[in-house]
Amino acid sequence: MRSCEVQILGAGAIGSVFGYFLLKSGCDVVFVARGRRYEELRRGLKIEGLVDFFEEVEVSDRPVKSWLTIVAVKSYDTAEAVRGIGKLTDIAMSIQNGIGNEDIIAKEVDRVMGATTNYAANLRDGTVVYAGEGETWIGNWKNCEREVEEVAEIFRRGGMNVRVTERIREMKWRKAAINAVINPLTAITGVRNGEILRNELWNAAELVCDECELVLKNMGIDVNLRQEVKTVVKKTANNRSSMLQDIERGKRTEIDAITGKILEEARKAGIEARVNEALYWIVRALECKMKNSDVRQY
Ligand code: KPL
Repeated sequence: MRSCEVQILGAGAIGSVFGYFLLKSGCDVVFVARGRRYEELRRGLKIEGLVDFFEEVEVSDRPVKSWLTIVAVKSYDTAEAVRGIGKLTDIAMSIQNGIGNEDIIAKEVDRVMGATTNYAANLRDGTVVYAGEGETWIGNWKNCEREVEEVAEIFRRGGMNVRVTERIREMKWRKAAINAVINPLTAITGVRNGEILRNELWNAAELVCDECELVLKNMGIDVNLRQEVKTVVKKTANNRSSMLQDIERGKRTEIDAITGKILEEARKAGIEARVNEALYWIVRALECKMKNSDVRQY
């Protein structure tokens, strides 16, 4: 496959923003989506907010042959979404939230990259609202040492702020910890990210930060989580977190791949993480409450 033939598996808000940068970079991009999003994309990719963009794009309702596959589906859909893609793609890169996706992908694909991003985007009536410019870190997960810089350069050419790291596993955990603070608190209270700093929520956020920081420190990851959360919240102040968007749409959240993984590590290490545990169960309860939901079967 020619490098720069790329498919976006799960072309929701953030997947579409990645697709936009790849188009800008001159790549051939196929947006893979299902249902309503598939129909929306067939009418074109529309982005508002930090850019004003509209273009007809290639859309498919199933994976296609590609050099690079960007995996952007929800964590709980990863296994199903990537089943069999080893035969279709040379490299796969997860840009998903949470822990565990790259290992699932690595069972199907030989060459895998991990990525974390704090670019922020929402979907509103079929339009992507690109709400916050951030930073994306890319790193080798399996057999991709040589391709990482090439992929980073493709994104840079399109205008994305991308850096390469040799510590992608650590970066994934740091991002998961940031999500474990911002996402449940915004999903439960229904506020935009910026509100976390502005009102009483910061008192709760500090408690979550301290627990997550302890868990990460125990894994050898040194982080000032209060500081990192503040930075991300400021950069994405106007964004509705992905977990809040899921709750608002009656969809299952990624609480298991985020807070659930922090809790697993806490348990292994004998660390009490009661605040995270409470948040985990409250978000699960919110999922149960949704009437027209497609949430998990209990
Ligand atoms: O990753 C995000 C999410 O919403 O899932 C942040 C960075 C918190 C942006 O909203």
